[in-house]
Amino acid sequence: MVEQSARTTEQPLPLPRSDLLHLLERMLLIRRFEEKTMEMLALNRIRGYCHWNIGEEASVVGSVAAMGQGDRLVTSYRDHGFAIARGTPAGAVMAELFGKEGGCAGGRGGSMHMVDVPRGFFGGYGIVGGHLPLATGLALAADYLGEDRAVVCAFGDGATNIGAFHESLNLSKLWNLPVVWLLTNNQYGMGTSVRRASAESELYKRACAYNMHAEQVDGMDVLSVYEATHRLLLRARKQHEPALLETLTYRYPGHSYADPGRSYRTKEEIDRWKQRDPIRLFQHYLEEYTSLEQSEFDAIEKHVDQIIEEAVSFAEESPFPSPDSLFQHLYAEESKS
Ligand SMILES: Cc1ncc(C[n+]2csc(CCOP(=O)(O)OP(=O)(O)O)c2C)c(N)n1
Ligand SMILES: [Mg+2]
Repeated sequence: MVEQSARTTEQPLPLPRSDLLHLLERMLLIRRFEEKTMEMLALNRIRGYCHWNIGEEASVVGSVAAMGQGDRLVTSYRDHGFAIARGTPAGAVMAELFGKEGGCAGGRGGSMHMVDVPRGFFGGYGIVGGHLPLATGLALAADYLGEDRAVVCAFGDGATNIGAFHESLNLSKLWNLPVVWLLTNNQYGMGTSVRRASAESELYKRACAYNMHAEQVDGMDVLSVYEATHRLLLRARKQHEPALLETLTYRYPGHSYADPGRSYRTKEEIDRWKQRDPIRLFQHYLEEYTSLEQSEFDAIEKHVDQIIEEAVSFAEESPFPSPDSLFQHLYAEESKS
């Protein structure tokens, strides 16, 4: 039995029904995409790391769906879902994982370095907390150029103990930069729980050291994440006020493919979080408030399966980058003699 979402009161729909169904479709797409990458890893089509967003779909989709077209996104290495949520075709994400030319980073980045600048996605980064200063710079650029855009910077609980987190939050508040710091608290940094790593385990409270507004939301409830991100982005754009948004969530698999994720978590704990599977929760919400039929859900699932199938074919058929292109993008054109 799935516990019902916290949102149970009678209230008008927060978004048109078609938009709500789109959120469901994106969450399902990310779940199935990640499951497919596990299969592709076993077949050796994907090599190297893979950090999945399974369990965190509401946090990923809710936050990205709230972004405006001109807003910019930066994330950690747990980035496949963010790229898909931002609109990068699943085929380009899969091809990137395959190391193929059709990948969104031309096959040179792999799992941790998805990127799609035309869609405002400025990349996934492998150094924990290393991208927060980049987000600060993107927000400073928007401010300096007088552009009506804000930045969403997603990072994990582990990153809050990195110096760059403190430096970035401090500067963003000091300079009133348009940025929403999206703290995806999945309870663990690899095998270390938040409680073992942080003296103050209510992580959103850290923002008070920078006199910054902060909120904590249910990261398993896509609409709570959407609503909070939307409101905070508006504030960032209009009032140039940064904010910290902590989403409480859980990754169902291990940290990456090399970690079964069981030695530091009990089965009971994992099962408890699975009771609140974000996709099931939202499906139930839609059934209750928009009369979602099982046949509609099945049709969305079928559509998602089709997208995944095509993504794998696209990745399979895309060529590997040519050896001649090895030095491309390493030096600026001007530096060629
Ligand atoms: C500066 C730095 N230190 C250590 C690592 C190794 N490392 C990779 S992921 C990770 C855990 C980070 O956890 P968290 O920020 O909570 O993100 P999550 O993986 O849970 O999404 C660590 C320690 C790294 N990549 N960079
Ligand atoms: Mg974490």
